[in-house]
Amino acid sequence: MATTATRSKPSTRSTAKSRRGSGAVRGSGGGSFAGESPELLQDYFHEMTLIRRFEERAAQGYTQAKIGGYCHLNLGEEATVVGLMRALRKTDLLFTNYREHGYAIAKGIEPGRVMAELYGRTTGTSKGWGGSMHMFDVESGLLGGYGIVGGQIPLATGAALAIDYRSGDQVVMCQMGDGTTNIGAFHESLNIAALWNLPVVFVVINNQLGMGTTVDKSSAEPELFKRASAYKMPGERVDGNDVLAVRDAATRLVEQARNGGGPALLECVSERLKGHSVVDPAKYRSEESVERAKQADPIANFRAQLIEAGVLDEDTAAEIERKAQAEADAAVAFADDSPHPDPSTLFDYTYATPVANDSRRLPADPVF
Ligand SMILES: Cc1ncc(C[n+]2csc(CCOP(=O)(O)OP(=O)(O)O)c2C)c(N)n1
Ligand SMILES: [Mg+2]
Repeated sequence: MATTATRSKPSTRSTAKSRRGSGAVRGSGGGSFAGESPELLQDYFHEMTLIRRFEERAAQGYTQAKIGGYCHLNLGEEATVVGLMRALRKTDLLFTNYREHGYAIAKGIEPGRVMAELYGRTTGTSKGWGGSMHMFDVESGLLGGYGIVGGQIPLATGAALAIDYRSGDQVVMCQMGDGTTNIGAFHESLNIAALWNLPVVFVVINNQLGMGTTVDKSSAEPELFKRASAYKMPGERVDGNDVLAVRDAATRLVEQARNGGGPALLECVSERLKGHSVVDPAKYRSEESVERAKQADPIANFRAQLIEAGVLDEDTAAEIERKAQAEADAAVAFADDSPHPDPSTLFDYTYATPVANDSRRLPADPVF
């Protein structure tokens, strides 16, 4: 393989200062936001709120039978989603599990196209054939959307190998849940990524539950970032409810990977606000656990902190919330007005090259 342990490229990193923008919050009134651009902070608040409203509308669409199949929401993980995506360039590649609606929006896909995919319409990211778990959009760098737990990890590692092989300057981010770190492919992929010094950042969204199983019941070492040490790569744990902490940690590790520093493992700890999927009432959860999740709500807390720091006032916050609601509603209207795929196209996207829908044929057989 044409990979070496020393990828070394000129630094193309945008500095933390330039990411934070100009006109930064100053002095003691800014609290923990000192040095941050108020516009950018409001932008984070808007995007997190948009994802929340979008997911609420998705849940509603599911109960109205507008959305079929499985449907897993990012409720409670919005700070992690926005913080991670702000560390990536548009050209960087993202692989996720099935809980990816918020990532699609934060990576730059129009909310209407994301909702249309949930509604199974031709205007969706995967022309309506993928649904909730299989969004794909080359232009914005979202390379799926995977329903097999851990299925995205070897693919993301392979994409990082392709980038390295071509001496590209992109970075791959591979998102996964806490439950996924016990899949064999997790260990195989981290091992090879470290051996070959590949530009990939593995991100574990530790929402402390894999369906109904808590982390401490499924992982002998519940501090998941520590697994990085087995593969000689940096491992970090960050508060996934803190959008700035996530952004800063992810930016550091992404730029390290971009500049030849190799892979890393980032663990973002947050809470799942609702069930595993829309149809899961989460009866296995204790009242304390539900209450703890509510208290940790990243949006409510960020809103209060921004108001306290003088970055937002009540009116501006309410205006941003109205805007986010209107955008989520517009996404639903766009999806509802979009056409269903023609049934004759059902087998069009099964294989990269056309293969007749005939069980006696194999993919390598001649088509005609
Ligand atoms: C290989 C495989 N095994 C089992 C499942 C069923 N399954 C779907 S999601 C899930 C839990 C994964 O939990 P986690 O990785 O923590 O992600 P989260 O749902 O919390 O985002 C399981 C076991 C599956 N989809 N694929
Ligand atoms: Mg989980």
